[in-house]
Amino acid sequence: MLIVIQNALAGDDDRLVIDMAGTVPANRMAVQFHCCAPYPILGRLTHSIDERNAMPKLLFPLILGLSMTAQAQDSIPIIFDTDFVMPPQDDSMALMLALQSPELEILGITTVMGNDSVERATSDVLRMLEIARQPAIPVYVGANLPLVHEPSEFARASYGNWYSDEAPPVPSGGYANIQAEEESAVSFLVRTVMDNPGEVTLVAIGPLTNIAQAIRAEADFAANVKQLIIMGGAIASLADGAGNITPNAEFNFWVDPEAAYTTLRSGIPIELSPLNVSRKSVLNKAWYDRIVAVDNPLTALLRETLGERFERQPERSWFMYDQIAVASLIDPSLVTTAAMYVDVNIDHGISYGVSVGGSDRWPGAEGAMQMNVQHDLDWPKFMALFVERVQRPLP
Ligand SMILES: [Ca+2]
Repeated sequence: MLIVIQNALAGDDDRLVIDMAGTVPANRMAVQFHCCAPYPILGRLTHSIDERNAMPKLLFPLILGLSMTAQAQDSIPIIFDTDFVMPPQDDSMALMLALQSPELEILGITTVMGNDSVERATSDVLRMLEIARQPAIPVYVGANLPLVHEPSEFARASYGNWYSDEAPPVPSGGYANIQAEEESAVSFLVRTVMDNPGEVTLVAIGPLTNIAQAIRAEADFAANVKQLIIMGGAIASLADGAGNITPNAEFNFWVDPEAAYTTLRSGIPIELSPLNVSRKSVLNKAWYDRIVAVDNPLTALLRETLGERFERQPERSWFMYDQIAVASLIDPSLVTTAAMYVDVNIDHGISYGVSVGGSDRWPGAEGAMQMNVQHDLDWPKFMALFVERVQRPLP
């Protein structure tokens, strides 16, 4: 059985055809994407339809959903892969920016260990979605450990609680009432990309374990991803290219070097947002004061978590990492990039997890791929965007 919706929503002659399983026939995919890109709605319908007589009551939420998504006609469908922790961690502010930006449509959030455990990432991001009043965005639990990297004495003494098996702390306002999906992060990544070939952009702002596992799980996954934005790495051949966890390694790549190696060599079109560009940012108290000058639940959360730190240390400043990766997808003119071949060291020696970039391939990096490497930032323009989006009224 087919439902045919004569398109009263977009106001032209397009029609969207959906079968009883909630999937769009292949020959109608172009119409689907042109019309409204209703992926989350379709995902929900697939799980909701269990008998044909349920159809009338499904039509209203479907039409409502289509009319909502039609507003974001030209939005970029993304999967948001994150080692999320509540503010002051950068993932939280990156998600605020994405949630408040109509240029992006978040199909789902996949969690991974990194800043803390995957349990903490999942618990905190679910609560964040409630605070941001977008609890319908599905969350999928990802990797709880890197592919190979074992936590060492150094890891336990350094920043990052990625190996932790402690229960997540209570986030602001209490644990979320909403829950993560049963489907795994890797299954969701593979299913969504393969169902929408060439359409889905991945935003990866934690260790790349989930992405590497998806690449390994489905041979055609990499070829069907539209683009991958990565916060990770540090390029020593460009300015500001030192590491931040070891002398030359950046944290996300160092937590799972094998995953970074696999991902960077996969052939997915990559935009890399390494420490070189992060170090062009400076979130200080003056900028913080401007962000929280407008009151909404997001700025209230920043006041609660960042405000007290600035009170104690008014001279303190923070780099913005993941926020820049997300912003560069919204407005590519914010960053300056260079085309470089980038590879990752997976020898378990002094350079484990170090990223190396050059204008050409070099011996040992014959399999390295060329990507866009961000190395400079229009900081005032970036902050103008960030402040304006975080201050917008919530849905
Ligand atoms: Ca992150």
